[in-house]
Amino acid sequence: MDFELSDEQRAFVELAEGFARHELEPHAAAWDKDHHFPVDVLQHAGALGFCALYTPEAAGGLGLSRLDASLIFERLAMGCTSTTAFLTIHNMVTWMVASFGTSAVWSRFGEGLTCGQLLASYCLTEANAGSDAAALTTRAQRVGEHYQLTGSKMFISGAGSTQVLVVMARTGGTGARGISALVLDANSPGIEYGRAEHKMGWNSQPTRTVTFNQVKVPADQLLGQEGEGFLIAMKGLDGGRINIASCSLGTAQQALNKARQYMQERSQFGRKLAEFQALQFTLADMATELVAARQLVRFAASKLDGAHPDAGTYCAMAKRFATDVGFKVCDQALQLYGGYGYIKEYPLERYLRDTRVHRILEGTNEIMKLLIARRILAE
Ligand code: FAD
Ligand code: 2MC
Repeated sequence: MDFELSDEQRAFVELAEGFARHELEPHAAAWDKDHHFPVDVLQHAGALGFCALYTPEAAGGLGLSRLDASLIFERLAMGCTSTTAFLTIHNMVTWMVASFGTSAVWSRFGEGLTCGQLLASYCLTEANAGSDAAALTTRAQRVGEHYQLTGSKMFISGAGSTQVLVVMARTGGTGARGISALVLDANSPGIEYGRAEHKMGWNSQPTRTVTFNQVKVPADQLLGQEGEGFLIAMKGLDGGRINIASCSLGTAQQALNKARQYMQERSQFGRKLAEFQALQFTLADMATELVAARQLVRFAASKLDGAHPDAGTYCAMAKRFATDVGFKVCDQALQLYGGYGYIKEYPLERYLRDTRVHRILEGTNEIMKLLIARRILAE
């Protein structure tokens, strides 16, 4: 497939590159060190349209394709993996609310979400329902014109610093069909946030538990119909998996760029590292695998854009492959830097820490294999 960029795509890719170079990259190390969530920068990203990239234009988003969004996330991740990853989650939630919320709900939250004045979290995982998400036990009980939400969510990105939550909760019986999705004000009475988790990476965004104690949610803040919440959650994640894969691509490309430059500067045994054929071959493998991963991500994004019946399987393939390759390329780049790669003065160790979690979240890579295998065996 030919993914030569159009003039329009080139224009917004350049905008994203500029944003990454000037607003993200210079601060990424400090945000990582200080565990700083850069709300002002995210709001600036929102002013440029980056908070609602694939939300329909009619709802106030940019209405871009998933492929276009992937190009942008890849470039932004070159500046800061962790901040861009949060932005992808925000985009996923914004798209879910625009696509499945009523017009009354959108008029409550839409403008804030699209411009980034309201930041959003996606709440699916629970302590005892991670990969087996359909086993979740948080309950939303209908009481008159409200739902009463009770339960606890684990590992929620942005939690405690976001203003909007989309929560998957049980309104019916066991299994996926008993689950509904609700959007709510993150500061509603009865919500408690846990301490920020101490993590290996993704330090420019907090990760917390969220506990709901009889939280009142207006009934019209249901997304779709009762029982459709799991389907909505999974539809959100199809795009989310492309987006996270794109963050891995951008970070790995940046690692490759740095390693290439370093090999041309650093000498040992009286020769530049770039003159050792073993290291040239490493660089060649890194570039080749990265191109293959990028092609697969763009292929999956185009399947999602075309509403292909197997789009979800392609998204799973792209997420599995690109996040594994992305991490491996970051590791190889770190190795090419030798000891300097391991110290925090250089960004390689941060790239490695930040991309590691991409193989775990938005569905572990084992779950991606489960999805792919199920589809193959169903043929
Ligand atoms: P488990 O499901 O307990 O899995 C443990 C291991 O067993 C894994 O290796 C897994 O692949 C494997 N495994 C499980 N089942 C199978 C199987 N059937 N076949 C083969 N292998 C299997 N969740 C949200 O809802 N919102 C968020 O914003 C969010 N942000 C996150 C941010 C961070 C930093 C982290 C670490 C997690 C985040 N998560 C979020 C949760 C994330 O999606 C889960 O951690 C992930 O889905 C895995 O669930 P688990 O941790 O419970 O692992
Ligand atoms: N698109 C549309 N429908 C889907 C779908 C998709 N991508 N995936 C599943 N469904 C439907 C499916 O067709 C079925 O519908 P029906 O009942 O009509 O047959 C229903 O949803 C239940 O699906 P399964 O029967 O496949 O359910 P099962 O429990 O066997 O497996 C699994 C579900 C493992 C695929 C799901 O639980 C999963 O994706 N787990 C990983 C969890 C995850 O990704 N968590 C990410 C949290 S967010 C995060 O980490 C962030 C950083 C934001």
